[in-house]
Amino acid sequence: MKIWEPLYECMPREEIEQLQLERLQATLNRVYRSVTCYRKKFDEAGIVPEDIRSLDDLSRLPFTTKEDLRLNYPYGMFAVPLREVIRIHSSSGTTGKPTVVGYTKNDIKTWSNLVARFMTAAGVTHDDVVQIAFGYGMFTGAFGLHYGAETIGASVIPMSAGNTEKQIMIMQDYRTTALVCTPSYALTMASRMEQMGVDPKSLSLKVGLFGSEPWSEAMRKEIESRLYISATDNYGLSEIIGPGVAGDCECKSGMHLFEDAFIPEIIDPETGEVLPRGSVGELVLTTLTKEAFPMIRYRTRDITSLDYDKCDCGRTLVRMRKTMGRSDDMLIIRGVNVFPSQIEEILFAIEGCEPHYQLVLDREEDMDVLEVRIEVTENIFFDEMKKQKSFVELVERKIHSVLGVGVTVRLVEPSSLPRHEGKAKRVIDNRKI
Ligand code: DLL
Repeated sequence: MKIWEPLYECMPREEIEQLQLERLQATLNRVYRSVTCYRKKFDEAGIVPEDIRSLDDLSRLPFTTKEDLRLNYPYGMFAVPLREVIRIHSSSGTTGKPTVVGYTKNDIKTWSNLVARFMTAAGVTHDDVVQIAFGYGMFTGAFGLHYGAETIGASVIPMSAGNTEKQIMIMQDYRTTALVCTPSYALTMASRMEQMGVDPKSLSLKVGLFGSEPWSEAMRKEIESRLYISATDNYGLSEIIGPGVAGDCECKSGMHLFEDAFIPEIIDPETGEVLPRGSVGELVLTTLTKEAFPMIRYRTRDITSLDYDKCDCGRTLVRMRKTMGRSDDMLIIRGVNVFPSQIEEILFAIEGCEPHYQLVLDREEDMDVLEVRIEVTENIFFDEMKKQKSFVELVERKIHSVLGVGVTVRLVEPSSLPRHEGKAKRVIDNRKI
């Protein structure tokens, strides 16, 4: 098995923690000197970088949030002068101005290397032909995976997103072995192949590197069985670096988080308190090697947990569980917290449900109501009313028994829900209108 940079990936825990502390202290000194926002925050908390003498002291530092980035738009959080920045990316928020992030020459090297590490862990080698079906542009996904694959020495096809039939033709003709896109786009491709009469078994595909949106284990199985590949997950966010924060190894039992470059913490999203090891909560990340855009205790809003046990692959890096979703995507339905991924997990386990669904929230007489729209196979859709009705009742019962909340299920015609080429948008919240 190939490990990219085994030194960092297999370090004993005390050594990782020592390295993290040294890098943290250097980062804090730098941001205190060069970023006004951090200096102000630390001063308000009555802390100077020298006060942070152990990793436990990290929790004394204030959090950084999307709001800080918004207030310092566009370059206020940069820790180097703009002339040292060789790349700018941004992430489009749902509201207001996008978040702007910058990279120095060294940052691009660090980033390429981190992505090469998770791609290697997923099984990609210099013999692979990697088709990048993320959109190139301000989004970090395409460039990140592109650099990582080039660093490994693989052959990169920079397809960008969309044009699904052409993607499939290129996959056939260029003998693509590794596919890079969102998990929802992978399923869209699988469906299109079926419509085009292309047998996925006839392709050379062997591995998928999917990320950028939450997806369930059931969806992983669905992709693997329809495309005949190993479907791996990788996680990241623009504010921290883009892709390259964490990724699956071939054991697929949690994504290894690159602790030589980031310190993860899990907090209670309500109180901000750091939770004990193993707890589920919001992931907070601190960067240790970034030059242009260091982040101290950035609140990702992503809900997950961390597993510190050693993995069968030999890596000692902590493993991050698939995220349940974002704390701001969490739906509160009549007081019950529901993540779209929980509903996805239930739907995928029911025979006859297609992997396409939409959650529509409304408020009726001050009550939240959730309609779950699901595509079903043709035989269920065109089945007699009685059978359809009992299918709907079955799905409603399953959702109720798992989530403890009543929902209305509506079956929709095959291929009628929107397909996604980038991040899937599955929740329609009409309560805000
Ligand atoms: O999506 C970076 C990325 C690109 C990661 C390609 C992996 C592959 P943003 O557009 O800033 O950056 O969105 C970041 O997407 O906070 C999560 O909510 C979500 N996300 C990213 N990867 C995963 C994943 C990129 N594997 C936001 N599972 C993050 C679940 C993910 N959610």
